[in-house]
Amino acid sequence: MFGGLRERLQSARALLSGSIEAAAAAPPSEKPDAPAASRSAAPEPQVRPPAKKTATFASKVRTFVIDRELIITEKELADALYELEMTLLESDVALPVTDAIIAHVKKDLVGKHRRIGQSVDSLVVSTLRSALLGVLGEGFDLITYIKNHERPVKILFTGVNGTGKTTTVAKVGDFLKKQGFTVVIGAGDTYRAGAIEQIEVHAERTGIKIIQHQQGADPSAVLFDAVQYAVSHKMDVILADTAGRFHTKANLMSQLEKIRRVMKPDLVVYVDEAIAGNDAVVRAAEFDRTVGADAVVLTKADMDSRGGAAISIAHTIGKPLMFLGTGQGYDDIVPFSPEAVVEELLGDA
Ligand SMILES: Nc1nc2c(ncn2[C@@H]2O[C@H](COP(=O)(O)OP(=O)(O)O)[C@@H](O)[C@H]2O)c(=O)[nH]1
Ligand SMILES: [Mg+2]
Repeated sequence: MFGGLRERLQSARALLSGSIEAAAAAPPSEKPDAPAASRSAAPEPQVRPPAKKTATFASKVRTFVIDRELIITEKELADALYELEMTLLESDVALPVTDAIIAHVKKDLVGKHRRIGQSVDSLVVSTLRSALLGVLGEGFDLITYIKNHERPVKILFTGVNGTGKTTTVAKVGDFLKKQGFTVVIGAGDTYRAGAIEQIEVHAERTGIKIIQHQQGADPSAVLFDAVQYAVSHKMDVILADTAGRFHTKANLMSQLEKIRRVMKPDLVVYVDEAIAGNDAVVRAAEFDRTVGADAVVLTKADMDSRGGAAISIAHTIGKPLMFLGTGQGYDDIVPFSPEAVVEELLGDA
């Protein structure tokens, strides 16, 4: 994933480095903010107004500092920052997140005294790195959470229909099982025809115990039973699947409220697909406002080359990303690591 964004970020990085190098190399009279008159070959009045002389002197001081140090002006970075901004927006990075990244880069680079000769590129890369880490948040380490939490840990998966909730439940179950935890799945999507059979197949293939009722049953009752089963069998984790759709949206909300009351989940995980881009970010924010979420899983990251949702979601809703879904197989899930994402975007591959 991130292929397109990586490529474009690399050119924004080169442009930023280029601008700084040009700023460092240009003789003071060719500085972009030197008054046009001093660069022009056009006939000049014999006596220059004193104000202009002062301006020329001031701009020299602003851009070039004694002792091989440099002050970078905002103007010198303007084009490169604009390019970076467009790169992010066109990659579906949410506007407030783009603003935060640009502000960070500007604050880091503009006005700072830097020794010329130090690698400009490494300065740019470390700035971009910290700007991205600043918006990506910490991630959510589910293994550590489970280890530090009273068992069974109850995790409710919610979100829009078709985004990959059921698949994610199976993947997370398989992931946790391989880490040595005991897992039970609650088949809480009783709304859609075929949903129970679908998760039953996943449970069978991954060898995970499943608690299910008939189609049309009250999902709260199924999940209550799943919790009872986990408690009596001293299991570590309950993964609750839910429907992403109900007769009406109000109905869905009240269903989820009831599930919350009855099941008392330790974690509510909002699932959406990375390919939805900014729509996923908007939906996650709305879901968090109305129902509340503790963490986010973004699926179909393998089909998303823009990466905007993955970059934006944690900063926008203030809740961590827990996993990225990267395909249709059970192994196609990766715990979200901000460092790994930044390495993928900025590393020299
Ligand atoms: N490429 C890809 N497909 C996925 C991923 N996660 C889920 N899917 C597919 O998305 C479709 C819907 O998934 P499902 O789990 O039924 O979604 P739900 O309605 O939210 O439960 C299925 O065809 C899944 O195989 C993923 O990470 N990558
Ligand atoms: Mg489902």
